Amino acid sequence: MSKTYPASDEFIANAHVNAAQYEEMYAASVADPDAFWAEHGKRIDWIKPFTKVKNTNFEFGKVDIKWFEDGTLNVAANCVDRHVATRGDQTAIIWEPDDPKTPARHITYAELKDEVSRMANVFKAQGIGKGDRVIIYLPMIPEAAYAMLACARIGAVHSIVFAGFSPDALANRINDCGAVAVITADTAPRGGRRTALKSNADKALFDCSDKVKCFVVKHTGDQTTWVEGRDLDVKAMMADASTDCPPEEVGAEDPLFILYTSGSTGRPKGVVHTSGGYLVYAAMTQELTFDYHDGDIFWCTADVGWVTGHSYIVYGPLANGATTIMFEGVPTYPDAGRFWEVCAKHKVNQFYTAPTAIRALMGQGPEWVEKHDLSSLKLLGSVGEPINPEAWNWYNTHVGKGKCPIVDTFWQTETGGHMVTALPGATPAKPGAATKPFFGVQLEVLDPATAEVQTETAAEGVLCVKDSWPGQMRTVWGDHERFMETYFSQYKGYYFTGDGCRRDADGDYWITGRVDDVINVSGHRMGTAEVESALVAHETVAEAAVVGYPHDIKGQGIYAYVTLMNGIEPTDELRKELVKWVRTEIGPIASPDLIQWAPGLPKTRSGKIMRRILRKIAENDYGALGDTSTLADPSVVDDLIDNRMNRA
Ligand code: 6R9
Repeated sequence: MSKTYPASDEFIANAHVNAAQYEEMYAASVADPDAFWAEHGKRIDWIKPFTKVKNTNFEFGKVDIKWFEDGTLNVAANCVDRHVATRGDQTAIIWEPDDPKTPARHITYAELKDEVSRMANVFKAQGIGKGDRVIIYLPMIPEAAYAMLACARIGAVHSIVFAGFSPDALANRINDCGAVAVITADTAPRGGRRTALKSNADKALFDCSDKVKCFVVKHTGDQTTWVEGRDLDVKAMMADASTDCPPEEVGAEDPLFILYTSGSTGRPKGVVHTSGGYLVYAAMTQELTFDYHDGDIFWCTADVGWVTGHSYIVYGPLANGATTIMFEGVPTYPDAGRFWEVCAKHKVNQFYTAPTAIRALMGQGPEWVEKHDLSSLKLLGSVGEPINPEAWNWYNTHVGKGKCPIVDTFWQTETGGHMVTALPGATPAKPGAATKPFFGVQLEVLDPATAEVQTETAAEGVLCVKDSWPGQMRTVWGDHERFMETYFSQYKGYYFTGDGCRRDADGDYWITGRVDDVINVSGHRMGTAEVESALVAHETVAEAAVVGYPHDIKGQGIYAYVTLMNGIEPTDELRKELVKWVRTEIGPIASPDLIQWAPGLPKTRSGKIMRRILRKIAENDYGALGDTSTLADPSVVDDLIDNRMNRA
């Protein structure tokens, strides 16, 4: 039995949802989705109220997803204007710059409305309107939020390209969605270094139609090239623009944004989210999962270039009239205490980050946390990958001081908002488990081979969803076939997450990782995450990534890449010790066959380990690594190749 950690009685008493309410609401949400979501659709303001709620079909070949389809609204009006009357002077966005010596900025809802309207008018003046695509290639500065909301205000569709992406990646996205404009900045400071964003955009635009406009935010004032007739100084234009820009009426199913995400194969897919259902779902999950209350300060450390930033820095919090933090920097600059310094400085109440960040900071030692006053924290969240018990315990003990509930939120770019998560007042945390489905989410565990639905409570298999929820993606931009093929073809009648999972006897869900990361050792199926979790539980290990490689006898062998804590010597002794450790933690079948010391792991800029590359190196097939352009630091790959273990 896993140990569980319920919230305090006081937390539960003040929570939006307690255990009994969760049961009742969940039952209602699946018994009569129309009635349930008709009620929760009222969380946002509609210009023309919807009369239809759910109209969805998961049948392969006919997949079609519509929510609130005859309603009309404006997303920016919901995130900004409607709060101005009641909380115009409240801070909407706290902007914390990369350099802690630069003052933070507090942008009120009234100011936000003016800035968004000015930018919307600047866009309009360039002929941008309803349905046009605008690429946002900006660092974590307020203008990124203004640009998102300005698009929403005029009914344009934004597509954010993470500022760490290369010119090539940017060009591909501009061309795939047929964008009419890009908004970028001169340069982007991050961790004390500067990325030449405008120069990247210049390179990208070289491969795009010369009709594409380039709005430039002069953020640092660094010198850039300037193409007359194409480049536009957006701040100067905003200064001259009117603050009056009536929000455009859009349909609930009109697209709000496209966000490109990579699957296991092929080029990135443009995930399309629409306006009504997405906003209802982002708002509801932000309030209930984090138990957000009026006046709280909410900090999601993601970048707006990822879906987490869309739903939990901008749309969810602002729809709820929250105060949300936008952080330009990185967790380790100027030192490993930066996250906690920012929490103390802005008296953060809910803090939401990724296990990879927690593990990195854990490796630096708890003294960086202890230095700062974290008494404002009420709740912690985790997202992006399974959180290993070691990192969970560290987060709980050193950051939460044992008093903050931790919500481990499983979801995807495709799902728009949380799918499996504890609600802090209702669900006791179980380290490593995402626990329970959110309202309206009907999970099923299927046998990956037979596609049979597992009816026992305790079960293992692939995680599928039986019916639609309002935040679900609607299509792949320009390729509905690919949408159906990717998500609805393998298990007919279900949305397939691509993740494996285990449901325990309490009905709690444990995400075991992408099913393509499952390895089969001597006929035993094993999640690479399980082995990784065991490895990082060892006191010398900072991070580990495990992949399978062809093994003559076992079918697949276990290949572990291990990054040691600062100052630990990699020795053969330690290698043996780690193998023994995993044997005792999980069992002999899990013991790594090969352990390679990895000074760094190849990661995407969002911190996800690129297993495809690690698998290739482990297979001694490093000549065919494929595209490494999306890596945060491509140089780590060379070191891994040079020191590979499997030279058979
Ligand atoms: C929000 C986000 C989605 C994939 C998903 C899964 C993994 C996300 C997780 C988790 C275990 C969690 N994932 N949250 N695995 N526990 N709490 O990360 O979206 O970038 O699209 O990634 O991330 O494998 O399928 P995205």
